[in-house]
Amino acid sequence: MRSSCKVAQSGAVLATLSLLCLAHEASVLDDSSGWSNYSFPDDFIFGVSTAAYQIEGAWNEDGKGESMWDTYLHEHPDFTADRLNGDVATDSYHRYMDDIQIVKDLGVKYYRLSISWPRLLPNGTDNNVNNAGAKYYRTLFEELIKVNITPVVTLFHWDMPTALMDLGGWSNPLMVDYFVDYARVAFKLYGDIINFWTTVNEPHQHCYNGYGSTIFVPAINSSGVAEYLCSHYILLGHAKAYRLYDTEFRPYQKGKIGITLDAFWGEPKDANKQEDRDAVETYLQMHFGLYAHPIFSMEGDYPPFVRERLDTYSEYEGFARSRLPTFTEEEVKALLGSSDFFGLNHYTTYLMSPSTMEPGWKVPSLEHDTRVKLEQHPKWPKPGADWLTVYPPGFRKLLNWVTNKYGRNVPIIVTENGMCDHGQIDDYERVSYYNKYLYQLLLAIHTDGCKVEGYFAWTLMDDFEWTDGYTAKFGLYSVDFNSPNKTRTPKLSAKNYRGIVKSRRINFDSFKSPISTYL
Ligand code: GBH
Repeated sequence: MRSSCKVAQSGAVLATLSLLCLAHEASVLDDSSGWSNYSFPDDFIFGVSTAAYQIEGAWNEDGKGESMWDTYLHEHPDFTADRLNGDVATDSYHRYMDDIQIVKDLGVKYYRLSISWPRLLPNGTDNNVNNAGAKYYRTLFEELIKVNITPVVTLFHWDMPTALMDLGGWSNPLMVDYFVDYARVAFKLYGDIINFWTTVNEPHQHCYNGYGSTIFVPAINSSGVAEYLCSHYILLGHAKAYRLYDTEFRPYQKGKIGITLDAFWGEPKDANKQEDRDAVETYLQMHFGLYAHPIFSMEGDYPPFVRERLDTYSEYEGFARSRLPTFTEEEVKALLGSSDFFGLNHYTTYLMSPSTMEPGWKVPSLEHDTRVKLEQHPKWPKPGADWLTVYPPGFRKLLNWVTNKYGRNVPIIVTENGMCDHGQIDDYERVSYYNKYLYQLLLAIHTDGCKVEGYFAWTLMDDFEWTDGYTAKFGLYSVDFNSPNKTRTPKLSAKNYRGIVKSRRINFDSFKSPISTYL
């Protein structure tokens, strides 16, 4: 199709014919060659994301307190795949100017990063502010702003101060107030120059992996109980921090603030089976609606389906109360509408079907409560991590699901998306992943009418990837962890992303692999 149009154009026989060809070309262009037929709006937010514990290092410098990741990984070195931790990481505490330089080189105008709670408040509580930590973030934010990059600041990206984890972390209702105290300190210190905040990153991953199992620190492993306590109090902490900002700081600081939620997409294992299609819906409600419904729905509170299910199961299991705590009317109201945008992290898609029990499921547990079996499509590429297969259309479907469920009241901002491989500089698979996922985002905007206003790539540079240590490489930039300077080197995907940000379009041919890849 394309080549025949080119022939006609070069023949320059008829202007109309060539116009027709252009129009035709635009309509047939798929997501694998040439320029994308759609472009990103001029005011579309392009950014890149990181998180404190994954990059800062300097775990015990200048008065910083320990986070639960520091403490736990020092005591349990076997917890991570390579027995390494975030003590040094990419050394961004000292090399933040290098980070700013590469963010700038990408051409993005937004940089999403997080504050380490214990770097600012060593004991977690606001009676003791660490001046050196406070100054570090102030300098970092100011330097970013100097070069026209807007910092997008996350308050909690999983590094709970150890002193507060010792009190039970998010399973303790008092954590809500401690978090609000911390938020107040941050708004006071930085609100004059920061106008884009997120409260909590991926409460689902944090609570499920950290409280309901042993996948993440704090590895409490109180499945089916602590994960819902964590969900409950983290949601309340978010809502209270939002209300604090809204009433006391927004009137003169004029910023926006929201939450970041994460979701896998689900495809029915057998698209012809209604029960498999239902399983997808059940999964999304239990793992994602649990957090989204209280904030973004019209009526608020937990999804009725989830409420009923947890109450019923808990009673059947002999619990005196539902394992899912209950919000008061006031709390329902505080949560409702407590986010100026829908921060969404998305990486991958699973095949789903119903199941009452699978090996490895505990009773009770979120998996057993959900009763949906997750499998991976054998044909979808798996470039690096076990959990991450590539299925770009899942992204568009998720954006539509969010839009249909929660309306168009608030814009969606994709706060993370990306993939991991083994760290090669010529990362053709990552180029292809970003091109294809971003193309799905364009389709969601232009053909489906989803209100997606921003996109942040995960992540700026190879970093400490939690349980995977340094074995999983998600960066647009490679980091030489053996070099004293932790040298950052752009991968092809960085150059490709820079091209997209600059042109506001995707050129699928820019960095095509010379050998055909499976992606
Ligand atoms: C995000 O989590 C995080 O926000 C970010 O900090 C992280 O580095 C990034 O994505 C990449 O993982 O099921 O046992 O294989 C995404 C959620 C959490 C999904 C860890 C995969 C692996 C645990 N990820 N999970 S396992």
